Amino acid sequence: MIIDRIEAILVDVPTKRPHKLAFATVAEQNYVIVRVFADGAVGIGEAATIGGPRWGEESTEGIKATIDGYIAPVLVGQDARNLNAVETRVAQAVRGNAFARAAVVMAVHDLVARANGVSVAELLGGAQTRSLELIWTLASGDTDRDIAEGEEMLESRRHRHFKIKIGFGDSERDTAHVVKLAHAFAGRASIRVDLNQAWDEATARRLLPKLAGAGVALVEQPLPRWNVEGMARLSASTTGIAIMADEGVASCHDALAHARLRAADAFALKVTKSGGYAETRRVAAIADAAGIGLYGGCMLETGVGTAGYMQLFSTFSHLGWACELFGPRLLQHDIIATPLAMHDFAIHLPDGPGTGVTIDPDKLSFYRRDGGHQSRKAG
Ligand code: MUC
Ligand code: MG
Repeated sequence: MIIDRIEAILVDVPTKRPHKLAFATVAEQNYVIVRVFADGAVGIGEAATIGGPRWGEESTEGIKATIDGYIAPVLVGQDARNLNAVETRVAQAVRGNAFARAAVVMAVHDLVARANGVSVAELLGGAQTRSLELIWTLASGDTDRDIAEGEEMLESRRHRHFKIKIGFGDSERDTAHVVKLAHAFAGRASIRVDLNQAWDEATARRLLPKLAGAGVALVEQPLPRWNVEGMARLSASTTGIAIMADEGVASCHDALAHARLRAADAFALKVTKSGGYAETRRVAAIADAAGIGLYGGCMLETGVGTAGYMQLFSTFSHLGWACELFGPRLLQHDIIATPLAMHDFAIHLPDGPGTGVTIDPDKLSFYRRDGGHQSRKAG
């Protein structure tokens, strides 16, 4: 299966409501959809960014430029079936740029799996579960609206775990917002909070006990990603609330640094931030070795990336903190032909070869940046 062409397409899809995070309010999600062609077959992959290069360093424009200019040239002419060699070759050609590397790696796995009539999960050793408990993020920025949205999610049996995004405002006001939500859903849904690196250590030390007291189960990346020692001090001194690393844990080296210092109780796994399936599995293995819990993270992917992530997550024997592969549900439309099954508080692994999903060509033409619709930038 000799790779003959790699295509990277910029895609923008509006969200159903503004999604307010510590660093940006997102009204439109930006993607790079990757297609890898070999022997007349095609594999698909995706990199999603949130708020341009604000969650991490990469923007969709940069990801496309890296794929077109530096990754495609080293893979064209290579045998797609040598998956380990593909990941190594890409990592040797391009430092960092994890999202660009991951989107291509995802597409090559999809290509090879489809050619063999197996799923990506089977290519990775086999799924151990076909459904994963699915979290929803309450991030409208408005307490009453978040409560109404959470009620609707519980009522419709879509979600019973809520992640609340804070860090954009005054820390006391943010904490009061979370406490109100935690009380509103007490005993009916688990509550987690994602700071996206917004607090300093003193603020976290002061406010985490309040969140714990309100019944919040977990706090995600309260401190800047470089402050691993601070995360360790918080983990050691805080009781009643688990601390999770997200932005701070991308590579296996980050994972080892966190594990050595016991800087987190859980790691958020993301195929894109880790640069592909192999590195994400190494991060998970280090978590396992250190007794650190696993969480299936996301970057608000379309069905393409969601299915890619889900294929890997299904291979783990445990994902104790569940997963947040809800991206397609936040978008006005998905770009895949058959929507992923999300019901009864879970997302369900699609049947079929590869990632189990295919792109709807009409939706792709509509949402591609160089196609028909007028793009709006994330705010
Ligand atoms: C993050 O930091 O976890 C995932 C869900 C969401 O709402 O934002 C993201 C990114
Ligand atoms: Mg996060």
